[in-house]
Amino acid sequence: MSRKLLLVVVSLVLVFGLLPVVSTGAQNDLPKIGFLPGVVDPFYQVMQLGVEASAAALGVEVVTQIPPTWGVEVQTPILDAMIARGDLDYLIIAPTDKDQMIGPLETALAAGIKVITVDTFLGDGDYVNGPVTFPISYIGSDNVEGGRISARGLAEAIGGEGKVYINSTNPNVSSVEGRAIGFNEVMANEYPDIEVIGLDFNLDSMDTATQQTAAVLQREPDLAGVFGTNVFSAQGAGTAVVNAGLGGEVQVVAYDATQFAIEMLRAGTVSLVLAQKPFDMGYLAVQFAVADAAGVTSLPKRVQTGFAIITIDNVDDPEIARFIYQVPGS
Ligand code: T6T
Repeated sequence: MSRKLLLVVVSLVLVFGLLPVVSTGAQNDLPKIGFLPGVVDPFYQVMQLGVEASAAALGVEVVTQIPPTWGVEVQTPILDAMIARGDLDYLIIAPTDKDQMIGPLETALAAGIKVITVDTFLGDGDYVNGPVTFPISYIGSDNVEGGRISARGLAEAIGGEGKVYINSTNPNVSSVEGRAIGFNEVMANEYPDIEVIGLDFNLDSMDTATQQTAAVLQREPDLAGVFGTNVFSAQGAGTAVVNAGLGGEVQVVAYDATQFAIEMLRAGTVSLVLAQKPFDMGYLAVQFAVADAAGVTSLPKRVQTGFAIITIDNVDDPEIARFIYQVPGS
């Protein structure tokens, strides 16, 4: 070491208590991550913010591809293209079907891409003892519990009796399927005077959800309440209720805290909004990928990210309102 360099080192140690760090090449060891959510919607947009914040904090690169519409036939070719790039080490994905996405994701694994599922899971979601164990983890809501919370909220809003209807998106999607299961379970076990008259699938279209709910309102003039199991279902259900002039009479419970749902809550159309925590899902998933790449072996196979239950009484409480989905430009 030259005298000059020695002087610099000594000054650094004296002034900052620092010793120059020997480069381990750690920067190059950071993984490159793919992010493939289910569809363009405020829920996944907030998740993307979490992914990006986490990636920025850790200095990793993320490649994001968001399908324009929901479905295996749209998500699989995007996944295949991400595999074909050949530069991704991890994939953070919300599988759009709990069975049909197993094969395409096994292909990713065979190509050396490790998988973390967010929001939705594969198989039965039990990556320890279930039929699918290859993903590192499932990070998302306990949607069966979310369905139970929604059922109790709707039951209370309608006074514990009457007919209720579920509007949902697609079959075989772990998230919305779990919500309907939890909802039906509570209605059957805790509310003998409530009848669940049916469930429609809107295929992730708010317009379809609106039409389906309008048809039910016509068919069942004494309908007391509707459970909308996600953004599109709840927004469509609420719109149909308002269009029929039944806002406040037919109660709506909305899963997902979009601005639209919150406006309907303030207007009295919606009695409860269940906020998930998509930011946390995305943030944690990136942390998990980086931890796994660094050799951490104790990552939990399942992380439940929890909910915020939003009603007219707490919607302005900042501790609750921070879970309303805020997306740039909204
Ligand atoms: O409800 C979320 C998500 O949890 C679900 O899996 C699909 O729909 C949303 O993205 C809302 O549109």
